[in-house]
Amino acid sequence: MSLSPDHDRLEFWEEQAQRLHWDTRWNQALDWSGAPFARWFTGGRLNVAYNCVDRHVEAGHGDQVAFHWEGEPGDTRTITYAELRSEVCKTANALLSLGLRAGDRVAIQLPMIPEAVFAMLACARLGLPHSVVFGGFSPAALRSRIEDAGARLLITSDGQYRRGKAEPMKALTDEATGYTPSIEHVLVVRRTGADVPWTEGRDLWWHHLVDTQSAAHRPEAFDAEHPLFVLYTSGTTGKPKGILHTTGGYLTQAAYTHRAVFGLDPDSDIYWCTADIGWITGHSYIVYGPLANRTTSVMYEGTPNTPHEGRHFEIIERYGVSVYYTAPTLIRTFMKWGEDIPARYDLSSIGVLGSVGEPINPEAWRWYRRHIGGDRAPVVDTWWQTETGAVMIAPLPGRPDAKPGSARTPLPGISAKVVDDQGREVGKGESGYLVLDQPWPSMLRGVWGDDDRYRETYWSRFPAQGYYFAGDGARYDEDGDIWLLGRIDDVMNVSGHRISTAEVESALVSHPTVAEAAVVGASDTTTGQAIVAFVILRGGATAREADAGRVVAALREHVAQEIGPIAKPRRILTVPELPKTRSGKIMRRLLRDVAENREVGDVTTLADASVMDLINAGLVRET
Ligand code: 6R9
Repeated sequence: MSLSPDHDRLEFWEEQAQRLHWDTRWNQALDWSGAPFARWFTGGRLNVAYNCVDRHVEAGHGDQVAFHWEGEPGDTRTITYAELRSEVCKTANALLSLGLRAGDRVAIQLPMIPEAVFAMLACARLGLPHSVVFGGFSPAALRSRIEDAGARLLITSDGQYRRGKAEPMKALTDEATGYTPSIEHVLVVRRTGADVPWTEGRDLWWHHLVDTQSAAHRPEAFDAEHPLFVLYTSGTTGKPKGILHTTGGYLTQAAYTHRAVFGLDPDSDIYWCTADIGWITGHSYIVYGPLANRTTSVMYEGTPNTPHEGRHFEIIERYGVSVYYTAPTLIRTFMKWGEDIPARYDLSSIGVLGSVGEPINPEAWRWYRRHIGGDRAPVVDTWWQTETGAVMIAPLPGRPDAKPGSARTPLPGISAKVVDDQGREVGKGESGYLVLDQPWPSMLRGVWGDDDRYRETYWSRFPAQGYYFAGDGARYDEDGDIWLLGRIDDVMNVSGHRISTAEVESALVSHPTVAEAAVVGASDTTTGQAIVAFVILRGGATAREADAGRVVAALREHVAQEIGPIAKPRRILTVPELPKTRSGKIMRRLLRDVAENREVGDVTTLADASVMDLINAGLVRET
């Protein structure tokens, strides 16, 4: 008797789930009766930290290195699985001593230091959903994330090293926690040794509280659907969404994909994912996937050109990195710096190269394979999202017919389609929208505190078919392989970071001099897209009258303060009007033409077609 495809798919995931240790086995692989809210491995119970740490020590691998950590100034730490277990237990005991109990939220804003991993795993061990906030995000961004999740504890550090300098962190997080009454304590790791403002009774040093705890802690098993973390990501509105991930399905798919996509062998590979733990890639492929697979990883704190442009290659050579996973924007930066830099290092240990975050252009793909991969190592381009939790589309290594720039096919257990706006699958050689037409174990379980937004954002585009709408354009080639074409909504991708146009617009209009703002992503050869803003100043002043340089600098700084330096517009143009349709919608397409220095396209749907002449005339004056 042949099985229905769905049955095969569920059976496949049940097999993958067996890689984990379950205290109680599940009784149903998938409960989709409350769609689009999935429940995977219902009735199953497990502890994520036990799976990532303790079980490896118990199986005799306590002396295996979990992390070769390298600080930006050159200091190093080697952390074995046995040491990781004792650090995670001490951290868990410290969190318990603060009265935190399963279900309480913990915000984490830390640099790429081992304590970030200890903190995440301690939260997972206690069933405390964490919300990691990227270290480059501003106090305002941190504050809104703490407020939305109602976090009781913030874990941060005195400072962080960036580009060879010790920058403050605690002084900034204090600007956020001054307004967030839900935060009862701030736990502070000493990293740079800088003086920090201190609130007695609320603030606690990590080395006082954690280092003095017992290194013994018995993990408790949680339901497979217990919330593991919330991670905020940009959507099409100004307010970031808290993407919710849970326990059993997430860990199953993170572990499976990490092993399968990179062909990872925990006994011989040295793995390095260059992401920051503030992004989903850091969650799934620095922390949860690799540790569940007992991987030996490299973790690096700093920027790739500190103190010199060979820093990554030096690290690959030093530790014998065999799997290297990074983003196209960094590959293009390496290309700019020149191939003679990697050529100075022994990169012969490299066996597999990974790419994530944005479409990888064929030139970058070829350069990566040749100059980092010695023309031997396969390049695996992995498509996925914060929402998908783990890799969805990628060529499995071992497929000899590599295609530079194509993520190829959905992984086993995953189903994806390219469809037209009616939801009909397009043919070979045609493009359309990427959708996921079957639930998957590491799928988001919702948007924190906003079920309607979850349904509306992801499931309302193709209600008849019940497809998950990813927000990406894609194309089938003549072989039926998938090529990703980038976002089709108002989400920009700058150096692999998702930033919504609306978020930057609302930051701009919150400045007293700005009346209106429109933001577009313009193609950029290094960063993928660059943020270009068009602003109308209050009182109709143009930048010329109001002192262009000063106004533009103030606005860029303001956006950095509201969101973070990554959201600073590359260019800000002051204009007298914005191009709008009769219904008042801004025509970003035309602004993109201007931003990319192209002839402006069809203007017939504009309410006032002369607006573009005004804008162009203004630009000519400005240059
Ligand atoms: C993992 C991650 C998700 C968006 C996604 C898409 C783009 C990611 C890609 C890719 C083409 C790839 N994206 N990987 N586009 N090829 N291999 O990046 O998550 O930060 O949520 O971004 O990034 O546009 O929709 P996230």
